[in-house]
Amino acid sequence: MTSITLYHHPLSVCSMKVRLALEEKGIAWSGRIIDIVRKQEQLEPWYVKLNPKGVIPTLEYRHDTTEIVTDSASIIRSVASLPEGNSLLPNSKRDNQLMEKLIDLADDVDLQILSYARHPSMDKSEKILDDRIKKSLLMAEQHPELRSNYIVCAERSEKSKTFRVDEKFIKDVESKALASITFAEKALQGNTYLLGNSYTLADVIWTVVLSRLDLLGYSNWLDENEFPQLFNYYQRMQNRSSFTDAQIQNKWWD
Ligand SMILES: N[C@@H](CCC(=O)N[C@@H](CS)C(=O)NCC(=O)O)C(=O)O
Repeated sequence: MTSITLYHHPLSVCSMKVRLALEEKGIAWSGRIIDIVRKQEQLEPWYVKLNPKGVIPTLEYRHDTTEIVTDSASIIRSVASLPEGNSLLPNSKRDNQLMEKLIDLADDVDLQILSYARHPSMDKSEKILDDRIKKSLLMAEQHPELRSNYIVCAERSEKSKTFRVDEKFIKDVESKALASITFAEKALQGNTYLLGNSYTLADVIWTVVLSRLDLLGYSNWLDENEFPQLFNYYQRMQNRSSFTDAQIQNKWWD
């Protein structure tokens, strides 16, 4: 019997992707909240040893041995590969290739930088990034064995501070996102799910991407006239019980 622990945060979009995959798979799991907003627990040494980039989510499988998987796209693929529970994979090789492409396109939408750029309070979100930089540099001094990890963490938050106010950078992220959305709109072709009649990992990741774009106020991309397929699809996905169970929240952190 394998036990599954997810290290996550309710409002983290990467965590939502994994929670939704677990709920749709229909398997038991337990969660450990990592406070990435106030306490910056992702930077605690015990956690950086689990997840060397100091980010959430992380999934731990415990059977005879312990297996750690990081990065939400890799985690949802590992969840789908478990023998128990519902299948989240398509049947044919061709559909599998399309699913992988849809996952990659969704994963490439840089929701982090768009979130920092459009947070209703630039001051509050700047404080979070400043706190992360401060804690990373302090930890780098206190834990020399993890110094290189902490320097990467500090640089990541520095980059977020710079790029979230860089209009050209944000425009590039947005035009890439729009191209992905246009692709997803075409893929739907009047079907219930992105791959036709069965729910797959592509639906897991796109549901979360659409919900965050919704929160961010990209209303044109969720507009009934401009993207009719995605508009209806997003309504359907929100009506699934997994949407509530996995806490796909349209709420800002403060
Ligand atoms: N590609 C990674 C990105 C992980 C990531 O950036 N997670 C965010 C939350 S959604 C985080 O932990 N941020 C904290 C930090 O940057 O210090 C994934 O999809 O898992």
